[in-house]
Amino acid sequence: MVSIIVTHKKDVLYLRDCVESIAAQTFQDYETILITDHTEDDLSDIIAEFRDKIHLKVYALEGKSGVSAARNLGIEKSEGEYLYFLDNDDYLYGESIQLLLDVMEEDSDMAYGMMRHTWFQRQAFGESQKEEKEEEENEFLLQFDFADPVQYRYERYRKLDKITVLGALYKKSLFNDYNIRFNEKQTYYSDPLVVTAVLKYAKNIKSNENALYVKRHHNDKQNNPAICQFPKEDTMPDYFVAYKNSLKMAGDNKALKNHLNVILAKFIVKEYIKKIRWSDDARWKNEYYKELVHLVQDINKKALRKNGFTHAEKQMIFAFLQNDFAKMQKKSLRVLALRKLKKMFQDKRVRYKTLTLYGFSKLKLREDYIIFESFMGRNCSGQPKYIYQYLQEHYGKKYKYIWVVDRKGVIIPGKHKTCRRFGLRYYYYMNRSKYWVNNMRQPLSVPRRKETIMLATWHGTPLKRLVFDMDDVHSANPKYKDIVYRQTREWNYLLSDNPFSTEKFQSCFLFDREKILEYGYPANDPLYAKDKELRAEKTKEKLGIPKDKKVILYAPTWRDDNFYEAGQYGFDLDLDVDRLQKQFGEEYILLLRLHYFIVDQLDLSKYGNFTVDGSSYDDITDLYLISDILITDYSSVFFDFANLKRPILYFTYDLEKYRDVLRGFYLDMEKDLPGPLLLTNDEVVDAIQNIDRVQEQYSEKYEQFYRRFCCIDDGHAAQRVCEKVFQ
Ligand code: C2G
Repeated sequence: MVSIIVTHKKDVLYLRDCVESIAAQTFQDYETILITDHTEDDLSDIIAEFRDKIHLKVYALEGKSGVSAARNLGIEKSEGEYLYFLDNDDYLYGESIQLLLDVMEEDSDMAYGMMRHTWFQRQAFGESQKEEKEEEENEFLLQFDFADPVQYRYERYRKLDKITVLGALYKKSLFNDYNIRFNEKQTYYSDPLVVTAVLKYAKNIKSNENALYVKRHHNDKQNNPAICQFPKEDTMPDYFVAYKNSLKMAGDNKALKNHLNVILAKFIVKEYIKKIRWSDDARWKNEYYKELVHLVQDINKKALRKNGFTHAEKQMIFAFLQNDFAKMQKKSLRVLALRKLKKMFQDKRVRYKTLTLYGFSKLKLREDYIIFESFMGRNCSGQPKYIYQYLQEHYGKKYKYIWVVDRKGVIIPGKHKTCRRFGLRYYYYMNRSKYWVNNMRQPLSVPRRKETIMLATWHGTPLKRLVFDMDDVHSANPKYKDIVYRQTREWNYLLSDNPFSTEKFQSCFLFDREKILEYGYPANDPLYAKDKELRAEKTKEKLGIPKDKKVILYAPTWRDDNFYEAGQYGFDLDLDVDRLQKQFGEEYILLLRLHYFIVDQLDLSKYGNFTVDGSSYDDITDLYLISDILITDYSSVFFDFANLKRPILYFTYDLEKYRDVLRGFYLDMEKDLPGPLLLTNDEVVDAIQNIDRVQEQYSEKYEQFYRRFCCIDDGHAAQRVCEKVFQ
């Protein structure tokens, strides 16, 4: 009944998700037509595995190439009554196809569902994201009428490149009766013409918002750019052809014509405007300008009036109508200036950034200013804290010390100044300070001078794969790889705690060996200090932990797929605290320490004195010193804690998902760790009960681990770093 047309050029890893999502449909009356477009991938395994499961027929595109030709061949080979296009890097969610069939009536030519955008693979597209996206989508639907096919399929993004045939079921006879096909001369933008034709000719169009098509973004621009990441300059000829053909196809259909007009006008005032201001490519001012002048002549001015264009924007378009380049350019500058002013008015950061560019950057760079930031200003800890302390003790007044803070109550010893992250003083000090010391990635939005020296200290030996060592990114920011690439280009030095980190940092950050200082971690200096017992006593006192109680520190990491927004993560406590209290309440205290990304608050009130919430305690190094046992999961805390040679347990209840879907590891968790992997609470209880036995069992592995990862730390890392970086 349905022909699902999948075209494949590359990305075999993505294809597996795609075909699995087809196989997951309980509806069986379909065929899958896979068109291979001169692929270099070996698909034989997938084809053998899925041939029967998804009623697969495979055809190779010959004599031509491109997605248009591939889809046309798919249409030609299809035997179904309906067509459904699916890109090889996307997938279906749930029973999408059945849901679309359900709403189709006798005379319907099309039924469309929702598009979801994700950077998650199928396994990780869990319920939490589903809900999150649902809200976004609902909000969106308030603005655009889902039930109006023209509005929904056209106006969603108001961009020609976003108009898509995907996510909808089409009656094949419609394609045949009106000879609707993809334009094979086009590499980009081949969908608008087909969508326009369908919307023009389809008699009865239905929709079902529960039918989900999941569009997956690529997030490695350096190694695997998506088509939409190609330079706009090169795709413009196709853009014009697509626009003209679609307009011609719309004919006297007013609604379609108006939408296309608005799309063109939006292109001019949103995208073209930036090109003539910033691009060096002369085509924007010559042939592309002429082409736009020509196209603008057909614009329906009423459509502009209704679609929220500002007065200045309309004037820019009218200058096009008059074919007056100088005037158009003047008007466009006005639009940009007004936009900037509005942004400055609305957004403090834009205001400060502008002030920095035109004001602070003109002031002399201060060679003696050092600005410190630890965990995005959330506390004073990690390498920056101990570098700072060393400088305070040994260089004293030679420098002026500035700390970036992002919340109240951060305790910073010694004489220093503070500035609030992204406040006016922050921009001022960031701009004037010669040295930046930061244990995370610095914001790209803060203007940086050429002479600034950034010491990136980082915050742990990597267990979890990072950035360019990750196949796919599942965190909240899809541009992660691209952003990290740009940030790391600005690091003058990067600290490393051991040879293992040095090796991994080179691959995960695409970073030069020469800039890596393999000096050990300053934050681990106190673990070797003579006064460490005294310091531990004081910390216990501060936290209200009786001296005679032993401490179990539970310090798990965050999960990429459990988030509210970038940098704001949730956490589900799987550790059975009730049981631990019953079993070990007499002897131990449980100190819970959530990762700084976690915004969920733990309610520990019912456990009385058994638990202590150490999540907002500034410095985790202090917590290591008072802990007799560490329970963690995939957090790098155990590399640091191992300096104390105390027992470590791993509560890895979601090991498979974390390893196979979310991140992957640099180490073999089963072989290389200095403690046992515990998958259940039973195992945790048993390990604590028999902690001496566990220690004995792991003593040899612990020794090996210590030699491999704790080989440099000796209490003097801060000194080595300071002597190298601050002469
Ligand atoms: N941390 C903490 N409390 C936790 C977990 C982590 O204070 N419950 C701090 C520790 O200083 C730790 C650092 O955050 O060393 C990094 O924590 P990870 O859990 O390893 O997570 P992440 O921030 O993703 O860094 O190379 C290391 C990786 O980048 C991991």
